Amino acid sequence: MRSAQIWRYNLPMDAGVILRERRLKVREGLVLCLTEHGRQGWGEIAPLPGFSAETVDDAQVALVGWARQWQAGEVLTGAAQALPSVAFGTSCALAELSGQLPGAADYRAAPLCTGDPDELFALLQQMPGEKIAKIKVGLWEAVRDGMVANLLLEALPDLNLRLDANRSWTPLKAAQFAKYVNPQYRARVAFIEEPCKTRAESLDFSQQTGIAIAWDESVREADFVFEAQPGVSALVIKPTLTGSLEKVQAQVAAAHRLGLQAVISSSIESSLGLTQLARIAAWLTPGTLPGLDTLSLMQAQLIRRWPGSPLPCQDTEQLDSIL
Ligand code: OSB
Ligand code: MG
Repeated sequence: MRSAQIWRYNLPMDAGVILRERRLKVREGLVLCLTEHGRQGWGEIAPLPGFSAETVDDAQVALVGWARQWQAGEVLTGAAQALPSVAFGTSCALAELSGQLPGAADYRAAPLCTGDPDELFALLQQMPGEKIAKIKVGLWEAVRDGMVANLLLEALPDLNLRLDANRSWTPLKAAQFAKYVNPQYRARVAFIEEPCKTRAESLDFSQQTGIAIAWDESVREADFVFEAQPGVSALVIKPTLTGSLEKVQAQVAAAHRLGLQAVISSSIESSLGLTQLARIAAWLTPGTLPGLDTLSLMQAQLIRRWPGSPLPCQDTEQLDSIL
């Protein structure tokens, strides 16, 4: 006997969460639970506004159709696979059900800093083991970003930084940033994600400064080719925007074959999705810290808790049942 249940959730976000120039007040998404032979498999389907092509309503229609077919034991047609968020959530639920997705997770996260560098400094000073943090740059003056990165690298000799510019810099701004980062410290910038508006400008930036870069937005563009490029050290993989676990596995394998780091990263899923991403990272990218420090942007967790998080946790009883 197969049974599928679907709920829709609405989680309040912290006040200041801005994505691609728009404020994200609530995070909306869907939760899928599959039951078969006394086992359960869960998945989260949460298209990210401004990033996913599909809306949560689109995803709901495709997901309900998929779940009905699955329940009836029919051959699954491709409609759900066409929407990356649905392909990801359904494949996670199936992988939990079959035992393919291991339970072990790496719940360390690279702390994400969008504002106050003093706060980040205090946190990093207390961080045991390998110190690594991620800073959003390009939101303020490039010169300020360069000074902040330099200061942190100077003050904490065992710190490695990941930076993310989300394509915000012109070549001039990128050069202004780099000017303030001491050449001696540049090797401790693990990478800067998408510094410039075009890939060619970002590659030039890396050549000129010796600072490694990573592709994030580019990986999900139709014309992206998996190839080794000088200066590129990592690919950022956001499964909710990518598609099925199989596709995620294939992209991770392609990155590794090229000698690149693959960084499994958040699309601001709830704690349910984030804990699964932590397990996927421990499974497919052991040794690489995933980019999952986004739970603190929310005011509540969902169904499964992230270890150590003080946020309250909503259960399925508090959600709207769809199927
Ligand atoms: O710019 O990488 C981004 C989350 C949602 C949408 C876009 C981005 C992010 C993150 C996630 O930065 C955190 C991370 O990658 O470390
Ligand atoms: Mg990024």
